[in-house]
Amino acid sequence: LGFCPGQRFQVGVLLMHLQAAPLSTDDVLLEPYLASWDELIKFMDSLGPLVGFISQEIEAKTSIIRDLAQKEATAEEQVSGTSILKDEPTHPSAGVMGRAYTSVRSMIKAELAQGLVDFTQPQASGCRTLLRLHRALLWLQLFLHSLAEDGRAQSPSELCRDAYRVTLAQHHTWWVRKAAELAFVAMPDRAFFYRLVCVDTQEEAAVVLNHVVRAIQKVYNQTQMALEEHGMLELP
Ligand code: 1Q0
Repeated sequence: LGFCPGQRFQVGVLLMHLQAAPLSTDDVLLEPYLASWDELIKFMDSLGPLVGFISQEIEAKTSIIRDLAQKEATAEEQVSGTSILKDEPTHPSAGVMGRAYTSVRSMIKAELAQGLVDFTQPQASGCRTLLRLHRALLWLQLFLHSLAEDGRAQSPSELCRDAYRVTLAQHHTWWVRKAAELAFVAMPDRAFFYRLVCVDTQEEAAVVLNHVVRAIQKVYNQTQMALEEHGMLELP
């Protein structure tokens, strides 16, 4: 098997994407947001087939947003100048995602204008899809925070489970919760995490993990604000 660096999770790459995501103080760029999830998929993939369904779910969710963005970008190109967001300033990353899908707020605005967001029943909008990733990010923030702070009293697997129960599990069906409980046993031990972030001690690990936690917090809070303002925290 050849060494393939691009396929392996790197905490530095994750941090880079997370830190690139906040736009001013109340918005989040979608491209780096989704790129953060790409990097997390690499982490999951290193844990083996037992958690494959989780990678697939993240992949499915990021693809929905990217496909919508792609469609919108194509439409914008065809009728350039007639975009509903033509008065919006164009961000450098708009080329890839289309102006409408540049950021969380531009997406909300565009999807509301197009009547894409269904508040009563499940419909594949970028907004309801983002909300799923957003809820998962709260789990991750809590898990990594406890991994940084917990003085080895509990295993990562237990911390992961506890964080899940108070966050994501609230939004999951009975079957998904059962599947998640099975996946927790695949969570590696502390030594694995230390190697992953290239440190030897809990103190050193805490420094790196807290960097990631702070970056997630900022992205999470700014997304939360945008969704909350538009009454989108319970989209079916
Ligand atoms: C190793 C074990 C990790 C356990 C992670 C938590 C359990 C998550 C269980 C996910 C089940 C996915 C099956 C489908 C769920 C959907 O029903 C649900 C709702 O969507 P919908 O369309 O039916 O309304 N989907 C979701 O909630 C999507 C989010 C699932 C993503 C779970 C996030 C996993 C992230 C993993 C990254 C771990 C990174 C550690 C990094 C360490 C860094 C130093």
